[in-house]
Amino acid sequence: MKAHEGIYIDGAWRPAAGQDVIEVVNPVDEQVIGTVPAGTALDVDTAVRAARTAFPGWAATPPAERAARLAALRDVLVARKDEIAETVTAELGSPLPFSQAVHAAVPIAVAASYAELAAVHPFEEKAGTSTVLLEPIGVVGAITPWNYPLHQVVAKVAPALAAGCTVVLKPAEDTPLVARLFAEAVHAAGVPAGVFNLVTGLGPVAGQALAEHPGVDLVSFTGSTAVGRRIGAVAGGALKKVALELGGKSANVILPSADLARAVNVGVANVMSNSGQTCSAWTRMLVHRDRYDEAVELAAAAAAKYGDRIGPLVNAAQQARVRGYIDKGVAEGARLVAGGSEPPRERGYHVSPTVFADVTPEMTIAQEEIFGPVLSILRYTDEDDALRIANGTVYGLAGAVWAGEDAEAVAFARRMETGQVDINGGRFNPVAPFGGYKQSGVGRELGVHGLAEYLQTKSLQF
Ligand code: TXE
Repeated sequence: MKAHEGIYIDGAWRPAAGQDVIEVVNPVDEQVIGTVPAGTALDVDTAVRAARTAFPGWAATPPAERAARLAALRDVLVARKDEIAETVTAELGSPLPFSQAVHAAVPIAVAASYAELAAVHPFEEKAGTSTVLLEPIGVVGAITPWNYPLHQVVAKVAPALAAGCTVVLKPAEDTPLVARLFAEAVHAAGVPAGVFNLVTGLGPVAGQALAEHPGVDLVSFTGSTAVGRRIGAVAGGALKKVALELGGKSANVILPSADLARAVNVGVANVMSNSGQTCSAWTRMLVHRDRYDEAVELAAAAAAKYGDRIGPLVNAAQQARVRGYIDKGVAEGARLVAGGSEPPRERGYHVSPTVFADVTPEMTIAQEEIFGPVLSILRYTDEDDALRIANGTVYGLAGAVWAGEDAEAVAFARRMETGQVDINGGRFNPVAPFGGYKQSGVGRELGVHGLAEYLQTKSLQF
């Protein structure tokens, strides 16, 4: 148990205004592994002032120099990648190999992509006879969740810094330790004082103060739809810019011509990955009625193999929430073919890999984000029916389509109301835009589109 002191403001670790701390708990054994300061509105105000003071200088820094700082940041993250993986494993509970392969490697790839982009991106364009300047929006308030604790931070901070914005980050209370490591990395990379600031704290206290602060020009939030709605309303009222990355209920559409075994196995792996705590997870598998029974059998067998290979959920509240959804699925008539809400273990917030068959589109488990290792398998009669089901939720974050040929899958993907579709499996691309249609959010992260969120245009007319 270590008491981590201070919050990072204006290039230094300084004491928070109050004495309160947040306990960080290891979800595997429920032991308190450390404490961090619970920042308040006062701390947020100090951080926003530092970011405001630093803004003109950073905005005027040549993009090549900003790119050099981001390249240095990437190098520090690479040098500390084992520590990153161990830290995420300790506070999120994910198995170490997964933390290495995903929680450390993905943010490094994203930081690298923005180091490259900042060096080459044209911050000036022509529009007919006019010159268009792409200028940083100002001070960014970044509020991040715990599910991919470092990735969520880098996906906001790297493009913001590349654009010339300054940042105040309020990371999730469950996973503040890797955010502290990130602040150390930013410092070591030589990013000037005040350009990046970190205030750990509770959502309704420090998070809300940041979203409401008049000195913040853009709020970039990733988390629950409920909090996103509130932040959107606050920001809208103040006419602030907002970027929201919210929930999902993504469809994995397996067309009749697909390699069924591959599509099902990859689909199950996608849902169980990170114990189902992934907003883009393909939580609804859509299978043609003629191949439905075969798919259910394959999925149940694939899920059973996972057993203890997935980690626990992040905390007791998420465990209770996911178990509640499983009970609801059973109560509404879905057929449990793997896992289930068995009694909690003595220690750790575990939920077994769970698969439901005979799920119909109107059931709660087919409509609401569960955020646990729970797959629902739905039956369709023809392509139009599959499309109706795929598009039949309030969300539209991601999805997948499988077919014998990519072209057939692409034709279906064009009709899906969603921000990202994996064709015949797909693979992670750190520069492909990521974000939601419908209630899955506002704005995009990653690549050029992610950078654009932090820029505003000024036209010079000649
Ligand atoms: O999210 P919260 P929770 C979904 C997922 C999950 C559910 C609840 O379905 O089961 O949300 O998770 C900060 N003003 N996702 O409760 O509360 C909070 O401190 C300002 C989807 O953990 O939204 C944290 O930093 N900020 C998701 C961040 O918001 C506030 C990732 C997210 O926490 C605040 C996580 C307030 N009033 C959960 N209240 C995704 N889209 O990837 C809280 N926060």
